[in-house]
Amino acid sequence: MKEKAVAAGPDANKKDEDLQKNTEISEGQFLTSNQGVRINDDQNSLKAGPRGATLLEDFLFREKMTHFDHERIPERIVHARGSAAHGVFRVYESMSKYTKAGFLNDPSVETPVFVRFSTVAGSRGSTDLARDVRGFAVKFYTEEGNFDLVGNNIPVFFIQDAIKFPDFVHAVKPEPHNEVPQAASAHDTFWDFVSLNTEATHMVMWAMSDRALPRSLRMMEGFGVHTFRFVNAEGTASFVKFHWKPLLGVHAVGWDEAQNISGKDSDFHRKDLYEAIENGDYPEWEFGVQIVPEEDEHKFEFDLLDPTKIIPEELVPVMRIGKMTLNRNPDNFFAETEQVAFHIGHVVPGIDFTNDPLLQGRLFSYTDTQLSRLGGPNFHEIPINRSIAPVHNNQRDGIHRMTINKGKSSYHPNSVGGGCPFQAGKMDGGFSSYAEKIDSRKVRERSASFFDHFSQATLFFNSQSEAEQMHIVDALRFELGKVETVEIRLRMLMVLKQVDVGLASKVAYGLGLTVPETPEIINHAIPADAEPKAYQPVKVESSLKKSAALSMSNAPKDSIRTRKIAFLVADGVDEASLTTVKQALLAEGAMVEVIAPRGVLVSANKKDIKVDKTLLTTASVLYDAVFVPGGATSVAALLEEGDAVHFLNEAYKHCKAISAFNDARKLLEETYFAKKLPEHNEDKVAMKEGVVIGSNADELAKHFIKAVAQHRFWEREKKGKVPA
Ligand code: HDE
Repeated sequence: MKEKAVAAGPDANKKDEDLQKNTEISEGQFLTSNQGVRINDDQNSLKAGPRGATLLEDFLFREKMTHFDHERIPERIVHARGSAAHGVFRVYESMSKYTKAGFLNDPSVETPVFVRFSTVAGSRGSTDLARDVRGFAVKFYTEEGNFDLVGNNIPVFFIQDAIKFPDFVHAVKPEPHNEVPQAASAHDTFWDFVSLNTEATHMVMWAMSDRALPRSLRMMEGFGVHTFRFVNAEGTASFVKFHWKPLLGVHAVGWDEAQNISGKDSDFHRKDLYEAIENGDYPEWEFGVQIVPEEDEHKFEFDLLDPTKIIPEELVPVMRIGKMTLNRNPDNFFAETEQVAFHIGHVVPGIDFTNDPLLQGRLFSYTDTQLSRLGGPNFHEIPINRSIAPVHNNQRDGIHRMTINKGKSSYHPNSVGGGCPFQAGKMDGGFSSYAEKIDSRKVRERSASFFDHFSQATLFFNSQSEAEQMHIVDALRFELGKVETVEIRLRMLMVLKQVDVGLASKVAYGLGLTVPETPEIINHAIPADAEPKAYQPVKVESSLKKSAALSMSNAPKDSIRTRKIAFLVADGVDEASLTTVKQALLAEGAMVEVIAPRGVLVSANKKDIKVDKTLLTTASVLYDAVFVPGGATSVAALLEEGDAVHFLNEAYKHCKAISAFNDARKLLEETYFAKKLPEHNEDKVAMKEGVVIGSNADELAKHFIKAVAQHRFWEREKKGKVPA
């Protein structure tokens, strides 16, 4: 029977049901071998006597050990370290005007999704808080097949042509002679490459900004990067850029904080995502599109096909067209997060490609890489990768084939199989590529419209707040400071000069260098025998001087949902202030952890209070803010704890909200920021640069909540770097 495209209907559970079929639950079951034989002793191998040699005959031992020996698969060449979650997506209103993609046409359809976030450069076991781009890959299990949106949290890329990808990745990965440094771009080869390959400059600015240090995977934006195509039922196409906008806002940590988190808890982001979902705090993103009609292709100062360029939101606003909610953690990391295989070429009717040369090259790489990573061509049969739309074709056999194809025919056209499976006509939802007109010479060339390497780097830098700009300067000083070859540092200063002279000289000052006078920016994206002048990178004067959407300082700061607040306490704590402030924070959706010197705690009124962490097992860098409740004995005890004072000093250094109730002010007076405390007036709440002190717990809580919502008080940094 000829199958029609399945009618769309709410079916978010379909993928879960599919996964359930492959779920194994051992509860109440006997231990068995892989052949189903029950095992009665899994503690001892079979031996020639209790003290004798192990016998080769022990098939149970051999099966177990052989399986174990092969438990690892090659990690991803890039994006090896990842964390993932299941969820759902729903469009707000039909987008049929622009695309015929079924899941974007019907607001009643809930599409299951699986999302994997990742860092790019580090290995599987590397830290979450590396300065790096974050992968943001979404697999939509639509009724018309899988659509993978394999994006990043930065909207542009380092290179314009896929042929440079192996070079770029070799340069950023640990250096080949000693495999150092892990998960870091702060080394010679990365800066050598990007200083010679100036098309990277825009992306370098993003990577050196706080965008590369997200506070949480739940608080970062996502971008499809390339310009894609939407095609509607009439065959009319428009260009489209994809965005994810987090409903928790866009927030980052600072570099010193990031480095400390890496030491204290290198799984910080992974745990944060997992715990939020376990707590029912489901992360949400709105799906955004920037749509450009075909006829407007050439109306911009940059080329829409150039993946090192954004379309500023001032020029084409982002339309928020739907929402994604992540609501279930994977059951098994390997089976799901590790084995999921994304591919930019997984599209559904209504979504199509453009000639962006980076996109085109990616179309090859993603299937190819799975062949060695997942061992063969049948990785689409692994449960996490399987489409919920039925799969019928004449592809057969290969390693680890799961499907048992019945019948005699495995070719098309056939008559012995009744002609099945049929090709789907247009009315049946068959995919047909957008018939773009192509009439050109076959060349190895880059379009001259790709040679503006600097204008959007400048736009990005100019759009940052003062604090954000300073962080970029610091990041560049740090990274180039780790570069051993002086010529590379100097070359990079020449590149930075193209972005902003002030930026270049500030970085140079930190490095103890002077920005070289004559910029010799050589573009290497040219054939060896070409006339170099024609290919010099240029800076097109951008008519847009600033774009508000590029600065995280403009992101809404009106919520403290899921922020983690530390309560520093010791025996004798004033239970009333602890409870009042805690309740107020919880009511706003924040998370509170009680941190004490030891694992037990008794309040002044002799109540047992649950301790979540001790000063030994946690650190200030793992929280967004600190509160110290009152209680003379508690405060006196904390004053004796160097770790408690350090906790506060570090929180201050990292520009976080800090609050003390009543007599807890004494503890703040022991810190290095004692001189910067707000004046405490008995009945009022005093607040200064995110430090809130007061003796009315309700009032204090209100002010503290506002301070936590501000995320960070970067103005503290202006007064110089502080010890902690
Ligand atoms: Fe990827 N990329 N990439 N990439 N990429 C991979 O595929 C590649 C690029 C991105 O969580 C690999 O399955 C080439 C841009 C993400 O599993 C590999 C080029 C963007 C992930 C590959 C790029 C991305 C990958 C490695 C230049 C943002 C992780 C393992 C032409 C739009 C997906 C794998 C996951 C993974 C190739 C550039 C995003 C080797 C050749 C631009 C989020 O196939």
